[in-house]
Formats: sequence, C-alpha cells, structure tokens
Amino acid sequence: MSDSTSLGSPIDIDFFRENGYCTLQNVLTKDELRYYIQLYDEDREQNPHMWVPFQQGPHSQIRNCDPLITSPHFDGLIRHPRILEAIEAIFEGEKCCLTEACLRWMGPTDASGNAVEKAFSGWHRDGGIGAHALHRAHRAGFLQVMIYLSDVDDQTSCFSMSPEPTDCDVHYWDPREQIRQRGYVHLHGPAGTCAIFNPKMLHAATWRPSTRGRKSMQIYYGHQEFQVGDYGNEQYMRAALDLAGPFAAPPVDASARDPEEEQLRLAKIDQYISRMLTERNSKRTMAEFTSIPPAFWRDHEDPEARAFYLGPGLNLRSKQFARAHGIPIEELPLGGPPLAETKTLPAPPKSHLLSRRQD
Ligand SMILES: O=C(O)CCC(=O)C(=O)O
Repeated sequence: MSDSTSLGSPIDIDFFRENGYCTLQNVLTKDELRYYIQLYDEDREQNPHMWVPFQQGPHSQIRNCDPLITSPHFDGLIRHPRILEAIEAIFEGEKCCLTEACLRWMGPTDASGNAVEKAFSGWHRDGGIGAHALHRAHRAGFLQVMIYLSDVDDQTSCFSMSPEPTDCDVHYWDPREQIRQRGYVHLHGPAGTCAIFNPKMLHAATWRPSTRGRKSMQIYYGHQEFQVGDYGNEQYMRAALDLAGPFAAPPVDASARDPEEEQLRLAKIDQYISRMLTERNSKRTMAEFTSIPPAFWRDHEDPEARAFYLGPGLNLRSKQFARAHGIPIEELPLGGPPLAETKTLPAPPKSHLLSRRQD
C-alpha cells in the first residue's frame, strides 16, 4: 500500500471545489496496479456470465457490478486508503460507505463495427437531475471514483465531464447549455489514473472507434449516516425538470399554454419529485446493482470494514441474496429498503405437480 504520510494528500481540494472533480495523485503502486489489472482480466475471463451489457445513451459497455462476489479481493481497491482519504476529505471527515462497484469494459467499436461517437448523446447526471445535496459539504450526497485499468487517450473511449464549481448558484440543466457555458474535459491518462467527481455533475462515456478497449472500475460512495436530501434538492429538481427531460415546458410563453396540459405536466413533475424525495429517501441506498456479501457486512473481522459495507442499510439486492442463502429476515441489519414488502406471487398451483406424477 502507498505510504500516505510521505505522499501528501491524494486530492487537490481547491481544484475539486472549482471544478466538481479532480484526479487523485499517487493512489496505486506499480505492484498494486499490476495486481488489480490481473484480477480484472481473470474476472472477465472466468465470469463471462456476470459481465452484462449496459446501455448509456447510444453507447454500450459490458460490466460486472458484483466484483465482491466474483473477485472479493477488489475489496482492497474499494477500500484503498488513499481513495478513502480523498472521499472523506470531500465529506469533511464524515465516514463513507459503498453504494456500488462495477468493473467495466468498453470495446473497440460498437456491435456493428461502426464508430458511434456523438457529441452530446451520452451526457447525463446520475441520481436524477437536480440531485445536489445542498446540506452536505461540497453538495456531495454521493461521490464516484473512476479508475482506469488500461491506458486511455484520444485514440480510445474515455470518460468525460463538464466542470461545475461545487458551490455554484447558476446551473445549466439543459446538457447542451451546460457544455456551451462550461465546456468539457476528456479524462485521459495511463492505467492507474484515478478521478473523483460528484456524480450529479454532467458526465458521459465518450465512445471512439479504436483498436484498443478501455478497462475501468467505477466505485460509488455515500455517507454512512444517510440524511434526507442526499438524493437531491426539491427546488433544483423542479427547475431542472421544467427545462429538460420528458416533462420539460413547451417552448412557448406560459400564458400561451393549454391550461389542462400544463396542469398535467406539473402533476407529473410533482410525482417524479415525490418519488425521488420520498421513496428513494426511504431506501437510503443509491443503487441496486452491487450485492454485498455477508463476508463483508457481517463477518469481516474489522468493525470499520463492516460499517463501511453496511452503510445506512443494505440494498435490496444484498438482502435478497442473503435471504436466498439462508440468512433469515430477522437477522438482517436494520436500514435500507424493507425486504418483507417485496411482492411475490403465492406458490404455483398444486395440480401442475400432480398431473406430471400421473403421466
Ligand atoms: O464509463 C464511463 O465512462 C461513464 C460512466 C457513467 O456515465 C456513469 O457511471 O454514470
């Protein structure tokens, strides 16, 4: 592991404040990098059933969001001391937890073999538009770390961001306008390059025709102590939804709009916001992609590791897997979405089984 005392802080917090992202310095040693590239390669080779297509805009990747199941040693990268140091510097000392971890592969071309780069098509903000956690340090309810495990340059697909100061008052919710006003950066760098960013800022996977693919690991972190509002701010969501997305206002003056249609549109915005702020807040976990096995949240010998993986409560996926593997609901820790409330059909009708027996 890197000796963080002699390497200085991995993060330039002023740069982060001004841009909403920054690259992390001196995270992986050469040996660590070699190790995690090998772990990634072996995972992809040995577990093709876990690597599934993931569509983002017009771009597709394949990814394995269960690295803790297929290659549990990725724990070392997820909880790398230099990365946790950076996260908790942005969280101003508050403890973080895992919310999602994915291994991703962007192949050289799309399925048809054609180049598919399009200027704005893949730009998005994770966690819903307006998902700024205004009450948090740097407005970060969540953070994402992007780690390249292969060299990335202008001849490969890459990760791209449109910078935005973490405390800015002016927001361009229309992606095109944000890009026009604040531009964008492509993250290029050798294998081992790490960037940290607030996933509510505008970002994209930029796909380029290339003979080389891109290997990456993307890890999302949240706060161990969840707070209502970590998913976003109502006023921002309302302004954002009015401008862009499926409920955007028609491009005519408010007085010229059909009052009934306008009422319907505003009701849909209300419903969306209520879903984001009520249902998702009661879930507390950001995503349902990554299962966290009991080996981490229950049986890990280090209480800090257990707290990190448990976070404010397990996601539904982890609970469902735990139950399927013999851990009763009452033994599951509190917090997170309620498992007992998931809807299931009753057992199939018995006659089915009887009629086969008579054959
Ligand atoms: O893989 C990439 O470059 C983009 C990732 C992304 O957009 C996301 O994780 O939301």
